[in-house]
Amino acid sequence: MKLYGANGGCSQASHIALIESGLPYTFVSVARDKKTSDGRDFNSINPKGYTPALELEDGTILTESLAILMYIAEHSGKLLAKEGQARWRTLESTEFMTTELHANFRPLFFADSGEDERNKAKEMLARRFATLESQLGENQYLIGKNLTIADAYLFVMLSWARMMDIAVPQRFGTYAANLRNVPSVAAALSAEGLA
Ligand SMILES: N[C@@H](CCC(=O)N[C@@H](CS)C(=O)NCC(=O)O)C(=O)O
Repeated sequence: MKLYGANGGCSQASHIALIESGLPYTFVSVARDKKTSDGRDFNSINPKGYTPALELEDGTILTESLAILMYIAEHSGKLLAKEGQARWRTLESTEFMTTELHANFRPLFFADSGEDERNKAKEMLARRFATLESQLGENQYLIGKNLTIADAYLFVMLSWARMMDIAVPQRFGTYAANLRNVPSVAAALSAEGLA
């Protein structure tokens, strides 16, 4: 498999998941001008123009973070419980990352967003992170005792929150610091030049 991603982008969640899964893959980095690190035009690979995109063994392209993360989980038997409460909570949280966190970061990444729009996005994000805190139990991870696709995504969202100076509950500081020491997370950061 081949993962197309942007260093430090939301694709980092899929990158972490792929490393954790143990499935064979290569990482192709996509720059802002849509050129891939192996010299191709990314738009011709994924007409949506955004990362992540996962090239499957048969050459087809799978897009959208939630689908890619589930694909990795289901093909490796890791990162997502097969049944029960832990499975549904992981899917619930991962969907929350994509629609309630990731989507609300958008105004902060676009230069043409107004000050008011940016402030509203920051306030909304702070509220969303606060509601997520109640899910943090005694364990190192968001759900149960193992790293899941939800943790991989939340790690990226917390990195963005730090970068954009968004207030998050203090416990997320410890949570993110612990995740940074998880070998798959450290390896993804290193491969993306962010160690
Ligand atoms: N709906 C997509 C959104 C992906 C997305 O927003 N990717 C960003 C990086 S985090 C991107 O590539 N943006 C560049 C662009 O849209 O041109 C998903 O959930 O995977």
